[in-house]
Order: sequence, then C-alpha cells, then structure tokens
Amino acid sequence: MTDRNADLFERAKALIPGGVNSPVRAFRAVGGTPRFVQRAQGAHFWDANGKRHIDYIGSWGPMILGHGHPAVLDAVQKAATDGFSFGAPTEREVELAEAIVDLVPSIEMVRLVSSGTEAGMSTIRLARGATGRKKIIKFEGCYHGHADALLVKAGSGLATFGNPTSAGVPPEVVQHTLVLEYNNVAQLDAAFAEHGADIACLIIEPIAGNMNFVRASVPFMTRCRELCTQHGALLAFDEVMTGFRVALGGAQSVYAKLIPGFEPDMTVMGKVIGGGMPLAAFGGKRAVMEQLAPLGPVYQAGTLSGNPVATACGLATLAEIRKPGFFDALSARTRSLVDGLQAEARKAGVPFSADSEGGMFGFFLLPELPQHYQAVMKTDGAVFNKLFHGLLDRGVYIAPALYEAGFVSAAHSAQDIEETLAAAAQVFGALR
Ligand code: KE4
Repeated sequence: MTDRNADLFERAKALIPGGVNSPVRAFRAVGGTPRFVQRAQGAHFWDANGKRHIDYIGSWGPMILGHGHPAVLDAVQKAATDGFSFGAPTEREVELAEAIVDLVPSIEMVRLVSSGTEAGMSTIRLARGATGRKKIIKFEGCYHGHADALLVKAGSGLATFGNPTSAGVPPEVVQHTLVLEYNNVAQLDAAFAEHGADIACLIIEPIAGNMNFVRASVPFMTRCRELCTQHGALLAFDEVMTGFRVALGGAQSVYAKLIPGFEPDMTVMGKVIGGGMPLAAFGGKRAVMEQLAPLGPVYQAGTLSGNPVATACGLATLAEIRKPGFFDALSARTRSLVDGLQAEARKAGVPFSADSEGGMFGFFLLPELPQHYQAVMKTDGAVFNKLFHGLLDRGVYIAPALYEAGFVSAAHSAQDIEETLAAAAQVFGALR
C-alpha cells in the first residue's frame, strides 16, 4: 500500500524548502514523515492515508473550539459571500477591537495585523518609537516570531547582546537585543542596573509555550513589572499563544490574581484571536498606541490587516469561548489529560513532569518542571522521539518537538482523553 504522506512529502520537497511552509512541520527534530492533513473535524484530523489522529496541536493553538465548529463555519461562509477583502475599514474590525478591549483590561487601543510575527515586530518598533530608546530585553527560549531583531540567542555565560540565531541577520540589527535567562531575577536586576535608561521594552511569554510549558515565577514576573516601571521601559506580554487560551483574559489575568494590580503595558496577540484564519493584533495604553501611523510617527501597515473573513472567524470564536463555563470545562478536560499522563508515566517508572493552564499544557521527560531553557534542553531527545512516534503510530498527534506546548480544544471528549492515556500507557511501558 502506498504511503500518500511520503509521496506528498517527496513532491513537496521538490518545490518547497524542506517540503513545508513552516519549519517545525517538517519533523526534523523527531524524524520521520510529516502527516499531510486531508481534513479535520472536532478534535480529530485525517491524514493523506485516511488515518484518524487525535489532534493536540490544533494549528499550534488557534483551534480552541476544535475543527469545523458550526457557528464559526457559518460566520466565515457568510462573511466570504459579502467579500474577501476590501483594503478599507469594516464594522467587524471595530467589533473585534471592542471585544479585545472588553476582554483584556490592560488594552485601551489595538491594531489588527496578519501574523504573530507582524504583531511582535510592530510592538518592538512601537516601544522604541514611543520611548525613544533602542534596547530591548527578551529571554532565552521565548519565541516572538521571526522578525530580525528578535532572532537572537543567549551567548555563553551571562546576559549577552546580539547573537543572531539565524543566518541573514546582521549583528548590527540585533546589537540592541539583550537575552536573559527566564526566571533569573539576579540577571534581570543586573541588566536594568546597567542599561535601564536605554531599555525600550522587555518582551516575555508569560507562560513560555516555546519552551513547551514554563511559567514565569511570581517573584520574577513581579520584578519584571517593578523594574520596567522604575526605569520607564514598557512591559510587553507576548500572548500570541496564551491569549484567550490559558484563560479568557489571557495569562495576564492569571498573573493579576497572583500579583495585586498587575498588568503589562503592551500585549501581542494571535492564534485564537483569528480562530485559525490569518489574524493577530497588538495593543496597549492609548498614549503608546497613538504613536502609530496615521496618528503618530511610528509606521506600521498591512494590506490584509483586519481582513473581513478573518475577523468574522475571530469574532465567532471569541463569542463561543466567552460563554459561561467554557474555560472551566476546557481547563478540567486539559487537567484530566495531564494528570492521566503523569499517572501512566509514574506506573511505568518514566521521569515525567507536566503542567497546564486553561487549554494549554506541557510535559517534560524530567522529574521536575524546568524553570528555564537550559533545564528544558536536558531532556533526552532520543527518548522524546520514541514517545512522539509511539503516540503518532497510535493516532495521537502531539507537537513534533520537545520544546513545544500542547493544546486541548472544547471538542476533545473524555473518550479522546481515555484513548490518549491508553496509547501513552503502552508507549511509556516501552520507553524504559
Ligand atoms: P506567527 O508569526 O507564527 O503567527 O506567530 C509567531 C509567534 C509569536 N509569539 C509566540 C509566543 C508564538 O508562539 C508564535 C508562533 N508559535 C509557533 C509555535 N511555537 C507557530 C508554529 C510555527 O512556527 O509553525
């Protein structure tokens, strides 16, 4: 029997670099053949061979309702018949801005764009323009899209400026980007003590889904807020992954419960906000956002920004997730997965730690939850790859990389969780 995934991958590799339009999809970290999705419905997708998978990626977060939710499908079909794109303002952009401002109290104004990269890149430019400063702080293991200034890795030893992670990024472009260790308060204090007057913003994933699932500790997040306030730097929350996913108000609403009065100055959003269509956003305080063109001197633009079909998809998605009980149910379902995996790993004697918030989860083949990137990367990649393929062979689709988070949708049933745990029990048993 031919393997249509393999056939399609060969065809794709002839014309598309690596056979994919985004690197993580190529399975380079885990090996093997990517599954080409033919169709998806609810918590499942069917690959090119017609095999059903329980989908714990969900387009890397957007598909919080599951695939093909009827209300969303209906909204998109109706919007499409009214026109795909106009390059002119529409009412739905206002409605989406109103919904975002209503759901995220720290945001007074918002600009819609088409990808998280665009939102992150624009946030950095706006922070620099609004403060007149050049330097930015990011953290090792956090990903904020592929804008040049953000493709920076930590150098050896302590905090370092400007080590590009990608070819094609000149050192001059990243010379003002300082990379610190996540959850390291001492480094944060030292960085602000030395550069505080020059820092435009600190950008952070409040729960780092690009390190699988690492929470900023309360002392660390408290210190980020204090130091930004003290030195006049903007605290930018990258909630592309966590926004409307870990809670209706995003990760900032989780930290506001832990740190009285806490809020960031700017927020980067994406994924869930578009419901699977190309839509992202960035927002913050009015005084900062009004620095943006056409009002202010910071330029930013986009042909498809606020696209009428994408905004319809996003609005329909937000309407569903804001229904009473949505996040309670999603959180409980996600926690049942994580607790079940922990129990099966323990039975099998496999070192394992896991965590979840709302509909986002992560797990590590490590006895304790890691607190930063270097700790995450102590995971035995070969063992993770065996776990990944063992689950995939059993129709359970998790992220093809040990540093990526997982996502449960409202469509994942108790039976899906049971099937997943049964598959995990078999795979854990074979890992020793
Ligand atoms: P996009 O440009 O891919 O829409 O968003 C970039 C981005 C920004 N900020 C955070 C916190 C993100 O997680 C992302 C994108 N996330 C990855 C998964 N780790 C998307 C998957 C991919 O790159 O194909």
